[in-house]
Amino acid sequence: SMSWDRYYTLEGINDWIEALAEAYPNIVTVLTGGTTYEGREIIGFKISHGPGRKAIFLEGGIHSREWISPATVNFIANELLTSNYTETKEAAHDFDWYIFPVTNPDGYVFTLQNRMWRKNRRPIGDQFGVDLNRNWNNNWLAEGASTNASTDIYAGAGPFSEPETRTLSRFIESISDNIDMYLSFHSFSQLLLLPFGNTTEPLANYEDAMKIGRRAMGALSVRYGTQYRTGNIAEAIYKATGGSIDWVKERLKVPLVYCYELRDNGTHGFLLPPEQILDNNLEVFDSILELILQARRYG
Ligand code: 0X9
Ligand code: ZN
Repeated sequence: SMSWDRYYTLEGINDWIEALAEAYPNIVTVLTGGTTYEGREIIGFKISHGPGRKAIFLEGGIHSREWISPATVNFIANELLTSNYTETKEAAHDFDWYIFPVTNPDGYVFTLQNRMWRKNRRPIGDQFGVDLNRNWNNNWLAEGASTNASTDIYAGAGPFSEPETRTLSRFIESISDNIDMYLSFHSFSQLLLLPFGNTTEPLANYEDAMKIGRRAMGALSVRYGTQYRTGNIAEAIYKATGGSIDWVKERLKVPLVYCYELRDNGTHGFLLPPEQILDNNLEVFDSILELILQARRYG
């Protein structure tokens, strides 16, 4: 089993996923969500207690240096499988969970030698990497994205030019009729973001999404007093397009779509100390239970 006092390598995470599938053969199925530029598989898994359920999708690690993201996603999955708490067991039983802790595996592996690496590892001339959260086919390159491969927000040669986003988006699309909620995990800044990234104009269900998000962040704050702000991407952080949640919301019409910017507020930034992993995970899980509660009422 996994411990929450250190960060895991890609191999460590994938071994753990394999072990889960062996430990829970009737509940956990290992999935391939797609393929990377360097030829790795985007490995994830499904937790399901039977057919006919609506789904929740967890996307982690699209930015490789944000190590707390896969750690959070793994913790959520682990709670769903091992908790004896009634509310958690019901959350696990009542939904199909699609869980992809590391959606940018090439980048994640590369952070072992270059800790601040964010993008994938495609070579472009003498530069490397496309920002996989600028490469989705919705308002591609419109705001907060670059055509310059030397930047951290290089959007790629075109929408879905990258194998990671092209293949993963196809996978998501293949199950999209069933998805009630899609959550993307990033760090840092302690925010809960709503689409869209190109405009402060509210999306169709803005009021509901804000209310539900605020309630969830209230639940998150109870345990340790950690404060998260809830808001539209463009107003809460900056304008940026080509991100996953905008595509999922606009193209797949998933009812509830959020992007977490996890701990902290900048003291350690992307280098969140391992001592904070467990507390981060526990408080985020509190907010996930609140989201589920609200999603049930909303769906
Ligand atoms: O810029 C980003 O991609 C995210 N911030 S980060 O510091 N983790 O890089 C914000 C993403 C929210 N925007 C969209 N999903 N469109
Ligand atoms: Zn990020």
